[in-house]
Amino acid sequence: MATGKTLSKETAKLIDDMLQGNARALARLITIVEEDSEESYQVLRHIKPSGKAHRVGVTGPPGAGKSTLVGKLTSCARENELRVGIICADPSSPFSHGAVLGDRVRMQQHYMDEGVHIRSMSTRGSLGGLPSTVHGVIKLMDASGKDLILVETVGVGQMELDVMENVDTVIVALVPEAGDDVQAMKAGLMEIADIFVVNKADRPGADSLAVEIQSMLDLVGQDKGWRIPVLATQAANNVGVAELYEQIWHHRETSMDTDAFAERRARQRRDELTAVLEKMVIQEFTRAIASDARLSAYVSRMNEGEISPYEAAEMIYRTISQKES
Ligand SMILES: Nc1nc2c(ncn2[C@@H]2O[C@H](COP(=O)(O)OP(=O)(O)OP(=O)(O)O)[C@@H](O)[C@H]2O)c(=O)[nH]1
Ligand SMILES: [Mg+2]
Repeated sequence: MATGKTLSKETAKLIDDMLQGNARALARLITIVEEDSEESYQVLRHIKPSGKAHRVGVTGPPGAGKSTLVGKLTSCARENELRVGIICADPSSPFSHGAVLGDRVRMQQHYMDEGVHIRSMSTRGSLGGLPSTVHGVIKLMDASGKDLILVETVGVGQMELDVMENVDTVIVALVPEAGDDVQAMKAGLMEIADIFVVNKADRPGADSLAVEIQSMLDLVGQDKGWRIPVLATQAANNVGVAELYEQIWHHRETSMDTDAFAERRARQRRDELTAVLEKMVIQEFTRAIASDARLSAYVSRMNEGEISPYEAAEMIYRTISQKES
C-alpha cells in the first residue's frame, strides 16, 4: 500500500464507466477490491460513495431461506424501480455447500435484470478479511448508484457478525426447526437484530418460535425508539415478504429520526479509518525493519529469546518515532 495519489489510467477508466452504470466495470472493480492490493487501495481511495444506498444485512443459520428472502426482497425493490446490489458473503462455507449454484437458481430472474448486480464472495478471495472486503464492495455498489444493497451471510461466526457491522438494518432469519440454533445464537444474533424473521412459517413450530423470540426480546428490553419486530414469512411462497420490505424502510426512517442511523454510519467510518491506519503503520514498520540494521537487530534478539516480543515492539516503536520526530 502506498499513500500516493496515483491511479492507473485503466482503473480510472473503470471507475468512470462504473459511475456511468456499466455493470462489467463494477464487476471488475469488485474483483480488484477483493484482491486487497495496491490497486484496491487506489480504487477505494478514489471512489466517493454517495452513501445514499440503504444497506441491509440478512443473516441466520444455514438453509433458513436467506437467499430466497433476498430474492423476494429484490423483487419488491424492483417493483418500486430501485436499483439493487446483492452480496452473498462466504458461499464457500461448509454449511452452504453448493450455495452459489442454488442461489443462481433462486435469483435467476434477477441475473437477467440490469437493475440488479449480484456478487458472491468467499473468505478465500478476500485477503484483507471478509468484513473489510464486504465493506469495500458495499462502497463500490453504492457509488455505482444502487438504492438498496442486500448482504447475505450465514450467521455462525464472529466474522459474519462483523460483516453485519457494515449495514444499516440487520435482519436475522430463523426457522422453526432451528430451536437449538436460537439458543446457540442468542448471544450474538440478539444483539445485532433490527428485525427478526421466522421464515418457513408454513412449517409447524413457527408460532412458538415467534413467541420464544418475542419473550427473549421482552427480557432484554427494547431499544429506545425502535421496537424490534418479529415477522412470520414464507419466503418460498412470497408470504409476508411485502411486510418485511415495509419494515426495512420503516427501520430506516425511525433510525434516522433517532440519530441511530448517523451513529452507525459514523462508527463504520471510524472502523474504516482505524483499519486503514493499521495497515499503513504495519506496512511502514515492516519496511523500516527490513531496511534498517538497528531495527532488525531487535527482531534477531527477540528470536534468540533475549528480549520478549513486547520489548522488541517497544524498542522498534521508540526508535522509529524518535527518527520521525
Ligand atoms: N417450506 C419452506 N421452504 C422454504 C421457505 N423459504 C425457503 N425455503 C426453502 O429452503 C431451502 C433453503 O433456502 P435458501 O434460500 O437457499 O436458504 P439460505 O438460508 O440462503 O441457505 P444457505 O445460504 O445455504 O445458508 C430452499 O430449498 C428453499 O426453497 C419457506 O418459507 N418455506
Ligand atoms: Mg443462501
